[in-house]
Amino acid sequence: MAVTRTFSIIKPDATRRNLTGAVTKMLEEAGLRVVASKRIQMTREQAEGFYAVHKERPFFGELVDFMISGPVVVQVLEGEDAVKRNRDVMGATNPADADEGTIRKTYAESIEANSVHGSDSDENAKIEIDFFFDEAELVG
Ligand code: RTP
Ligand code: MG
Repeated sequence: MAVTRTFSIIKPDATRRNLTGAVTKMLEEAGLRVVASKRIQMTREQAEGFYAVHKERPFFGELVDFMISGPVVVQVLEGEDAVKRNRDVMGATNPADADEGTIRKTYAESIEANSVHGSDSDENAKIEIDFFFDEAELVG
């Protein structure tokens, strides 16, 4: 299995509850390495741009409001089959459906305030990494 990269966000519900370390620990224990990390306050324009694929969905406005409601931690994660590895440890979008031992089962508050984002393909991982990071910020 190839070593690849994915993009992660620790969302405002998790930073608000001081869970940056706890979530990162679960990512690391799943075999992912943090090769870039920064805590930012997203602007509305950034959040709308990042979630542009969802702009026709009914929850788009609420999702953008939520993502700018507090700081987030954007991270680049590296590991074997990183996209799938990260999605597996995140768990299902709705914490009610997430498996035991996943980040969302452990920490998420709701389908929206679900503690983490993770890229859903290698192609989107590259787009999302480039949205927030310069190549020089990635230190493997
Ligand atoms: P993500 O993109 O954040 O990693 O999560 P995902 O693939 O599991 O979920 P996706 O369908 O891409 O939805 C993106 C984010 O929108 C919020 N959401 N709210 N109110 C709702 O019904 C609803 N559905 C999704 C969640 O914050 C979800 O992570
Ligand atoms: Mg998604």
